[in-house]
Amino acid sequence: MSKTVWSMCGMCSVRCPIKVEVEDDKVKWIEGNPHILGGALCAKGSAGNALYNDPERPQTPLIRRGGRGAGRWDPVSWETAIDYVGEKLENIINKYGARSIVLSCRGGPFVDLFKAFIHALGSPNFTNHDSACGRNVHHASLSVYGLGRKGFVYDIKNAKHLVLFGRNILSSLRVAEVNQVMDMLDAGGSLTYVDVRQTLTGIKATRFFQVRPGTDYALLLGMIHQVIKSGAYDKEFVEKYCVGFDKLAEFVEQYTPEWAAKECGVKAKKILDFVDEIGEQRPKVIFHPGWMLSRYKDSFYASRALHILNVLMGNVETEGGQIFAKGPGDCGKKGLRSLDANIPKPEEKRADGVGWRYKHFDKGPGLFHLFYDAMITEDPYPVKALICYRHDPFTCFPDIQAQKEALDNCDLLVSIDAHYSEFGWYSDVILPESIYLERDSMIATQKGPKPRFIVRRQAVPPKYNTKPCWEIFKLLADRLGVGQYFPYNTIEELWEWQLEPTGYKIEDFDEKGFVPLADKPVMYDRDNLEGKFKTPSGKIELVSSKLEEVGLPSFKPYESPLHPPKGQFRLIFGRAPVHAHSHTINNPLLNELMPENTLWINWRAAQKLGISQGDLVDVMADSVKATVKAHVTDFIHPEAVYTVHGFGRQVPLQSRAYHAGMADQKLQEGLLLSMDPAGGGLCLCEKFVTVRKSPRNPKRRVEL
Ligand SMILES: Nc1nc2c(c(=O)[nH]1)N[C@H]1C(S)=C(S)[C@@H](COP(=O)(O)OP(=O)(O)OC[C@H]3O[C@@H](n4cnc5c(=O)[nH]c(N)nc54)[C@H](O)[C@@H]3O)O[C@H]1N2
Ligand SMILES: Nc1nc2c(c(=O)[nH]1)N[C@H]1C(S)=C(S)[C@@H](COP(=O)(O)OP(=O)(O)OC[C@H]3O[C@@H](n4cnc5c(=O)[nH]c(N)nc54)[C@H](O)[C@@H]3O)O[C@H]1N2
Ligand code: SF4
Ligand SMILES: [Mo]
Repeated sequence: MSKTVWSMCGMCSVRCPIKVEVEDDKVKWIEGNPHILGGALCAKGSAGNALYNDPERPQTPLIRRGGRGAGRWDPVSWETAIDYVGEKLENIINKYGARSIVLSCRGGPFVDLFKAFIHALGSPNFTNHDSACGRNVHHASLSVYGLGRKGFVYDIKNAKHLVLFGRNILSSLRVAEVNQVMDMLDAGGSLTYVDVRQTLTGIKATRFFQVRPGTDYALLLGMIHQVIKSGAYDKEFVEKYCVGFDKLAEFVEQYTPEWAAKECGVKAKKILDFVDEIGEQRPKVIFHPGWMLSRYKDSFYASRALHILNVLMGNVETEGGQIFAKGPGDCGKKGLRSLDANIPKPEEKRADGVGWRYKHFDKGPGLFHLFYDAMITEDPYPVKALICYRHDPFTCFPDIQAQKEALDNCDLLVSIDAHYSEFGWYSDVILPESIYLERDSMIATQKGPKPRFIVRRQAVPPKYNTKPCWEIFKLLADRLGVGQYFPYNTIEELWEWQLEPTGYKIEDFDEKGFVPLADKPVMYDRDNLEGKFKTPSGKIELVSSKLEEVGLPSFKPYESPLHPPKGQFRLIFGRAPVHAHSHTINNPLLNELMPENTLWINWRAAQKLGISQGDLVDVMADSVKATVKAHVTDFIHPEAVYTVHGFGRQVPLQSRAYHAGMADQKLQEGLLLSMDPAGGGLCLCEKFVTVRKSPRNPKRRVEL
């Protein structure tokens, strides 16, 4: 029997809407939802079936037998596994209180369930990966608009100019955004790309600026200086909605394009030409504020500068600019009922200090890496259990040895994952989740100019003894005596409960896979945006009252990044279009496309070290060494070496990924608590490594 299933991709955290063709419980075809993505899908999304058929994933719950990380597991039933976790958690609650439990997840549209679970237990400690990803951008956005990173969407398709600072939009991709960029280019739009190396995005760009690593902020200050000096900004908009423009103008006075050129290596004339061009094209000019900006000591301020340039372009709430993300309320509709909103909020302070020790940070998911500090110091109180749902701290955070030392203070580590993660391999229990093609998910709201409700539907039955997360958390909640907060037994009951206030039914999703809440883009009146900016002043705060209140500057004076010592390089990283972090490396199809990563190194630097294309090189940090092939190229700044994140896996049951390539995060020793005090993001590009030609013989292969 054949059927069409509307669902959501799960091969990366973008979660594109998809259409799955199924015949006799087998997936025959997957494509992007034609109503939203015109059928487009990326390579990873197309490899979902290979994941489904891959036996190298956990097939039943596992309880650790040997020491942590020894890799000896007892396969058990779900009853036994839930009971084991339940009993351990009960003991921890009795001894230390519920607050000593931390739940981390991957963020995204389904967090309502995970937040509800941890809050129902009575712990405030909900967290996610974001201090190693977008926290600097999020906090920068909050400081300017009072709205977080997802408060705006970018109308790239209709823009005249898209400016990207290290936002490798065509490789580190979301399908909908790639479609928009290609449409913009087809319509004659300009694309300026800034990176320390050439990329897929750079080669499609109309202008490419190569910068010295860590100098984006200098280039941005030079640009702001020139925009203000040449009057290439929207004076009316700035006057009406902003506070602190004069202070900004005063601050950037010293940062001329000529000064910036010396810092970042882009010629002053090119900066002037660029500003002339955007002056003509505004307001349809978008400076992308960045995404993965847990990079440098000033990445938060670089992101603030990007936000400020958007404001100067006057692109807020305009076609081809940045548009407030609208929700159901903006369409005169009711939102979904929330599980978490039904639960009394725990009154305890967060163990990561967010909200009380660090008052300028958004409480939301807090800052994961600071829980490690609490595990070691027991300040403000002991942390004794860590549950990770769809999150692998050993891949996400630097310095695995330091993490293990902190985790050894915990009585319980649980990994709820569809794969063996590095953290899972070290944990006490693995609860295997059914992969996205095998499971239904809660209904989610997607905000935007045309908001919608969307749902993931199960395409095929689970191949192994796995369960979907809505059921796993329900079982745990029942076992721990808080089942009343999860008022459902089946997914249909949960959907009905969520939809109840909206008046929609699950059948309304059958036609297109989603329920549109507006027919055409909902736009606010740009001349009347009062009340839309959620800063303390209600204005766009170029001078941020929240930052100043805690003694942090709104405009940070520029400090030049260190040059690496002789023989060393700054280790930088990024993504490849065919992999999603670490969890696709072992996918049979994607592994075939890219089985290992390499170390990009500038040819001049390589020549000095006697390294040729394809040679094995040793990359050395303080106590960790990795050996990979060199990719010798013109297209990277000589101060940096680059690798694709996600490789260097050490789980023996993943035979294709095992020890293939190198893991950047393992070399980032000493960076686990390298937090930017203003943005909360880690400074993951602040590591120098030594590179040498490896004495290892590439022809002598070790069979594994
Ligand atoms: N050194 C260094 N560190 C980095 C980065 C870097 O480039 N370099 N990148 C940073 C960035 S941008 C991010 S977002 C983070 C990402 O780090 P994480 O948040 O840890 O995210 P992922 O690697 O995407 O996936 C985490 C886990 O989700 C599991 N998973 C996948 N699908 C499913 C599923 O359907 N169900 C369940 N339950 N689990 C599933 C995977 O197997 C994996 O173990 O890392 C950050 N850390
Ligand atoms: N295919 C694929 N797509 C993904 C993901 C994935 O895993 N795979 N993950 C998603 C996630 S979670 C995220 S956060 C985003 C991240 O997407 P992006 O924010 O675009 O991040 P990256 O790909 O990590 O890095 C982009 C570039 O930053 C450059 N860079 C390093 N130092 C500097 C510098 O000093 N200045 C400048 N200008 N550039 C520099 C690197 O060379 C790299 O090319 O991608 C998302 N999309
Ligand atoms: S970007 Fe690719 S892998 Fe990620 S959700 Fe979309 S189709 Fe799936
Ligand atoms: Mo990310």
